[in-house]
Amino acid sequence: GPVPSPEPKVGVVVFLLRFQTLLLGKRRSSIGHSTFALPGGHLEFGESFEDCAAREVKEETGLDIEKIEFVTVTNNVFLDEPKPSHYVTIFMRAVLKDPQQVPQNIEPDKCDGWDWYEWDNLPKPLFWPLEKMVLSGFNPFPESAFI
Ligand code: 8DG
Ligand code: MG
Ligand code: MG
Repeated sequence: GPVPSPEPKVGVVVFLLRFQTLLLGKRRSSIGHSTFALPGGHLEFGESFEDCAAREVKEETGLDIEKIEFVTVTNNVFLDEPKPSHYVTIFMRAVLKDPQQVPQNIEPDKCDGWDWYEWDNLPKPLFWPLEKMVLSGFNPFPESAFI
C-alpha cells in the first residue's frame, strides 16, 4: 500500500524534582540511544498534559507524582535517526507524592535504569533536546527564578 507521509507527534516529558536532584535514565530506544533523558512518552488521544505526565512516569518508573505543571515546549526534528521523526515536546515539572519512593526500571527494553542527578553534575551525554535547554541557560528548579 501507499507509504503514509510522516507527521509530527506530541511527546510529554517530566522534570521530576526531588530536593536538589532530578530523575534521568539512559535511553535504549532508537531515538537518542545511550543518552540520558527525562521520563515521558506519547500524548494519547483525549489526554491532558498532566495526565500524560503522571501516566508515563508511572509506566516507566513506578513513581507517583503530584504538583504537575507545564514548563515549556520545544520543537525537535530528528532527521539523523534510524527512523526520522519530529516531536513537539511538552516539558512538565512535578514532585514525588512520597519523597521516599524509589524508581524502578519497569521498561528495561527502553531504559538502562533511573537515577537522581544534581543539575550542576548532570550525566553525559544528555539527549540533545535536553542538552539544548541546558546550554540555553534553562533551569527546571523553581528557586532558580530568584537567583
Ligand atoms: P510510549 O510508547 O510510552 O507512549 O512512548 P515512549 O517510548 O515512552 O516515548 P519516548 O521516546 O520516551 O518519548 C517520546 C518522544 O519525546 C521522544 O521520542 C522524543 C521526545 N523527547 C524529547 N525530549 C525527551 C526526553 O527528555 N525524554 C523523553 N522520554 N522523550 C523526549 O524531545
Ligand atoms: Mg513510555
Ligand atoms: Mg519514554
